[in-house]
Amino acid sequence: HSDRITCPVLSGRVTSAAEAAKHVEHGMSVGISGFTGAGHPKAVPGALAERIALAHSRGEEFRIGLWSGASTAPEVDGRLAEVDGLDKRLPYNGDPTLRRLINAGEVDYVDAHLSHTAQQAWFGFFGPLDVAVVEVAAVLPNGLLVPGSSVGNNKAWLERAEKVVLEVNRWQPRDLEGFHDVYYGTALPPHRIPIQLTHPMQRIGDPYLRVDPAKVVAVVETDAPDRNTPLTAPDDASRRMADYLVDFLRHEVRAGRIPPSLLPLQSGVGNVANAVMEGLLDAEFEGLTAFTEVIQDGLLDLLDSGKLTAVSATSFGLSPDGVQRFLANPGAYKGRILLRSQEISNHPELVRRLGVIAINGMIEADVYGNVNSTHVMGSSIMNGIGGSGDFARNAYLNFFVSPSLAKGGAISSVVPMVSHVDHTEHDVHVLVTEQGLADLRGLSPTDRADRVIAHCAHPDYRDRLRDYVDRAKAARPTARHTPHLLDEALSWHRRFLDEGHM
Ligand code: 0RQ
Repeated sequence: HSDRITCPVLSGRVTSAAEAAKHVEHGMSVGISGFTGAGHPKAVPGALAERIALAHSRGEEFRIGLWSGASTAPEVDGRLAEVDGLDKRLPYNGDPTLRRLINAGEVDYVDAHLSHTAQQAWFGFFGPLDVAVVEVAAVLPNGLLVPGSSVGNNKAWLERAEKVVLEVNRWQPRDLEGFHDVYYGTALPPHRIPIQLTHPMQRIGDPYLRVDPAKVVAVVETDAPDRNTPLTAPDDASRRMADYLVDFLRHEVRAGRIPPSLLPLQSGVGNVANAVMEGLLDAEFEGLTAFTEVIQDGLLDLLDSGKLTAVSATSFGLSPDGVQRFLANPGAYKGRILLRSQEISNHPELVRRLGVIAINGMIEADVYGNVNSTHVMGSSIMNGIGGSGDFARNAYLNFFVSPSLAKGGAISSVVPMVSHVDHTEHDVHVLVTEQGLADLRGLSPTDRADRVIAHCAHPDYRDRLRDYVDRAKAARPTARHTPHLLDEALSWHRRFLDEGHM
């Protein structure tokens, strides 16, 4: 077999994706690798989808529970959703086909903090894990596994699953060996000890994943790329939000609240996050570090510029161009990038200790500072909370960013009351829209409302928000701490559903 599988025991288990997929039966729970379109299995999910479709054509039931690190790709969630093969999914989904089924009530979706999944699997909250399907870059002679472009929940799935299927993907750079740090010190309460990490680049684990060879029932060879979504250049609104944010960091440095090299950065995925990284590229800050989830192109740019010294994350979420850049000179990044398990990359203890500056997108915020990251009009899920809660709640300083309008102005992303809460008013520090920035730290709810309306709301909606708060204050003189008009609090959402406009 290939030079990627040099373990004599495991090279004896090499087989086809179709054979490997036979280990999955109706009703099973399957744990797969994959985080933000990186490191998901490329062949077995498709073969499983065919097996499921065939069973359905014979009138047999066949649906599984699927646990991942985070989002995968069309050939995983998309294919399995198309054949109606999913009964339950956790902890994160970004696939549009699966999203439709979840919102139609046909697939149970457990939207969970990404740092919680592995430990909750260990606690037994999700029941047994039958099969793990994990992509790696190589299998070493001693059976150790060289992880690929993401680590995610792979350690937990390899340990927890009854049976293990490995996909060894030749597309994954062999040079990735040495880019990982897999922590093997986790224990269950009451036996936990502190995690001894005090710098984003500190090694606390092994460069390899371990697997009990006795559990490995199949090894499948593949040669297929990650999702590698191309990036779009930041639009004007994103640039403006990035400018406000970078200016605010400057202001915090001047005030002596953060050092000139800032504090370890976490940024969510998407347009604004990348615009912020571009903004930092042009800014004066040096010696930056990142303690984050996903390495997007913007972080590579910052590494290349020398302004960013080091990045801890759990996956690469690069564009095709970013992949080429990385492949051209992996040595330039070695020792400056570490990929960890997501329970460590997002660990509340570590985020709190390091004093992370967290930057994440949102769907909407209310005047009092509650943030909805996940649901449209209270009920339809978009993606999931992802790591935003892991980071935001424990951050030294957090930002939530969004354009002030959605759907061509029919929706205000600043509303009287959020229609779903992911981050409570107690957790949210700074809101940013293209209109401006509202620093909510240390303010009472009514002071927060003044600031959010003045700085973040779009002018088309500002007066009505002001009017709402004023009338709420007047209506009940004994209920002025967080004034609301209960009949009206969600009327903006109601109006959008009825009339197509808030
Ligand atoms: O929908 O494409 O159908 O038009 O939401 O919105 O403005 O493109 O912004 O791509 O940054 O996503 C919160 C979803 C923002 C994302 C969210 C609609 C809008 C569009 C996308 P269309 P934009 P973004 C690390 C951190 C949670 C997970 C997280 C997210 C679509 O940031 O999933 O933070 N966050 N992870 O039209 C109705 C509103 C809306 C709205 C936006 N108020 N009402 N629709 N949209 N605002 C990463 C991981 O954890 C893996």
